[in-house]
Amino acid sequence: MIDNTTQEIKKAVLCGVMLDREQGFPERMKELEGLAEACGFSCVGMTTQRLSALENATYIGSGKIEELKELLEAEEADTVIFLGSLTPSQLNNLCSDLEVEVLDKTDLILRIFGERARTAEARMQVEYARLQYMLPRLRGLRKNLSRQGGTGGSMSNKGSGEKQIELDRRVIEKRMSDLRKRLEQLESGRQTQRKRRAGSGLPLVSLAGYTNAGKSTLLNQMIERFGADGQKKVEQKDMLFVTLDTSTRRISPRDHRDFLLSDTVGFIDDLPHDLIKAFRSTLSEISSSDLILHVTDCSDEEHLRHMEVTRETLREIEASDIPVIYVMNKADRVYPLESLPMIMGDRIFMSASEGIGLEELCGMIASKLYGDLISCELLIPYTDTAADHFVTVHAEVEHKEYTSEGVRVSCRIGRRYLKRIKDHIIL
Ligand SMILES: Nc1nc2c(ncn2[C@@H]2O[C@H](COP(=O)(O)OP(=O)(O)OP(=O)(O)O)[C@@H](O)[C@H]2O)c(=O)[nH]1
Ligand SMILES: [Mg+2]
Repeated sequence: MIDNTTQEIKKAVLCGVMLDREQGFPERMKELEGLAEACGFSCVGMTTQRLSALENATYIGSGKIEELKELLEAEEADTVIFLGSLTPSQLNNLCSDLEVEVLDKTDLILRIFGERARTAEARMQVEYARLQYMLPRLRGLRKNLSRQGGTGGSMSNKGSGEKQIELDRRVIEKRMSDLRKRLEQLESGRQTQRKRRAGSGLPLVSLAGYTNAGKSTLLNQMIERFGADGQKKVEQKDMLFVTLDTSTRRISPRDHRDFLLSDTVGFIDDLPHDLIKAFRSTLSEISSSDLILHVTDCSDEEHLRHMEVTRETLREIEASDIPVIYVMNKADRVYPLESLPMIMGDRIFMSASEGIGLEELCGMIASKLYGDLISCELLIPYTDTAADHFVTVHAEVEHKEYTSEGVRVSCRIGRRYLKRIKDHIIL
């Protein structure tokens, strides 16, 4: 049995394929190294190959496999980590050919999430995604397992061969169905919470962006500057995927109306699809918000790619129609402090850690949330409680009167919400 506390650091070799016209390949390899180190591997070698298409059976070409074997032997490494995601058959074939433990980027991300998950919900979501990843890959993973000395995860190690794989499959499917049920229960709790929050009448602003961009730092600074006394701060650290759970706090800027600010899990290139699905409920916080603060580390050479990944992930969670403010964070590393903050349209170059640009950001949030408000009079019949609720949440209500025909409301409401209440507008 391997004891985790005394387990020595494993030596890994990284392997990546650069496809034709691919941008940012060296940076993606560097990011893979960071992920591997976050998982406790020491990267002792790296090999890359240029291909016009990935090899169906083995990801890399046969010549490269031989080269990789030599490198593994020379460096005495016991693990190979591939950039990207290996198909089940690629994993299985590579495990047989290379005779060492074989991982891919998806596996690394799942491991990091597994280690960082604190709450019961996050732990269940990660376990579900991990099992979903394992299910079609049992053959290859079983070979990995035997090379690790026979411990690991949900896979038992008694017996071998197809029969055992079938048994593992059944155990995993049963566990997944249990997890799904428990997650659904938690999801209904979350909806109740959301309803209660909607009842508070405050708009929800979400922080979204690449991991390590400074989202939690920004939330903490907002709490410190504009939060109610005693509001708990969230964890911020120079590490990937520090935040896995959602935290929401009430922010009361000096010159503007209050709003709720919500911090959640960061994104990364190749974020496993199964993980996004498993985290759908946590991420739904973003898709149900009124405004998104898209936070980027603008001092990172790769920040344009990071922004594209964030946009893509927002599309995937159906949040791409929500208005956005681009927070170009860590600008203190790029521009002289006295030139900050800089506002260009819906972008603000600022520094969360230095507390520069917070007031200006609050101004931008207020004008995005309320800037295009239109005054109107509504008469909402008592039967349409949903419309009444909608107005309470999304409009600035100036006057409300209960008449014999229904609720008469004078309010100011964002242009984009007009469609929802158009049947009740009387003035
Ligand atoms: N120089 C500089 N560093 C910053 C700034 N904002 C945040 N940081 C640092 O960046 C690191 C990551 O910050 P976090 O706030 O934890 O990042 P995050 O986006 O919440 O990351 P995840 O939760 O992992 O997705 C920390 O070490 C912060 O101190 C900034 O404006 N300037
Ligand atoms: Mg965070």
